[in-house]
Amino acid sequence: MARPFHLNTPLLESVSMTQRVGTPVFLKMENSQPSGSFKIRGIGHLCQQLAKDSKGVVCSSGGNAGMAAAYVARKMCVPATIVVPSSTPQLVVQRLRDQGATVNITGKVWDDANTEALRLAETEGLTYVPPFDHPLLWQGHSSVISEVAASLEEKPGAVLLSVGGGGLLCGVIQGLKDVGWTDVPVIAMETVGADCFSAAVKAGRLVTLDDITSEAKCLGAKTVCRKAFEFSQSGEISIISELVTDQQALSAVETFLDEERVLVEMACGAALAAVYSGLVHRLQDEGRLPAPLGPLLVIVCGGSSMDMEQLSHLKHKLHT
Ligand code: PLV
Repeated sequence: MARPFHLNTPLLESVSMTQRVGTPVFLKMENSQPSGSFKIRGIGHLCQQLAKDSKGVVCSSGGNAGMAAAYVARKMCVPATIVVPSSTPQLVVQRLRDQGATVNITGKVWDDANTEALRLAETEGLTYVPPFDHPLLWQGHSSVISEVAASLEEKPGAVLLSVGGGGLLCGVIQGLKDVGWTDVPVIAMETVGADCFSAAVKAGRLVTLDDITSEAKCLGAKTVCRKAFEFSQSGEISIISELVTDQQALSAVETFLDEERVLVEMACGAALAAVYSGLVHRLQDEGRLPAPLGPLLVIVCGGSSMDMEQLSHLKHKLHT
């Protein structure tokens, strides 16, 4: 088998988060992947299977799937077209171009960009790279859990992650099943206004949001993938769906920068906010998470849509 494009990322114990939560907190540092997020695990795997003889790949993205596709395509010497919505910050567009990709800006939200990517795949004969809805992506993402299993001495008490279209969630669940950790609950975080998974769980069916009103644009799929919804219904693994506000996600990004010296984007801040806003404690008080909890595994999904300028822009916009 070809060598994967992703790295085995560090698993760091966070002293400050451990103090806050009262249980050991381990950070899986996916921000240190070559493309800046976990996306390279799934997209690298998918492209190795589907894009070997491709005349080019086309990926619709809120940013990070595109960064992964552009990186992988460059390594495979295949041209990449990344279709992003107009809500994507200029800094991401520039970073995609720096990876050698052609950037196509279409529509207002990811769903619009995806329609264009599918059209281009059809008319130009390009290989379509989906950002979250494909079994090969989930299989690739599942490696994040097998890596943890190989280095963490104790089974985690819970896994904390963010949900956009649900690809990371599906991959983590597959990984938990692969290593036999099916009794480990997953805390699935979204922001208000990018909450397609929570909406589906509440409604008991797939729901398409009218619009994406959150600044966490990389969580901004209007409909979660069917497989993620099915996992929420099957009960094989307990999934706790929770929301935070954009303000809480942004404040988590800032605290994480101060305490862990790492800058991540809003999509990742949504997961981190569960620690900083006291949500984990609340879930324990409500009996929805065990107390005491074993080690809390946080998937630090990373993200390229953040720099100091974007951070101050968001602070101004969200009045934090
Ligand atoms: N972002 C996708 C989908 O956007 C993208 O195109 O990049 N954390 C970060 C930093 C992300 O970029 C994403 C997804 C997620 C979490 C959520 O992952 P998912 O979509 O697999 O649930 C619209």
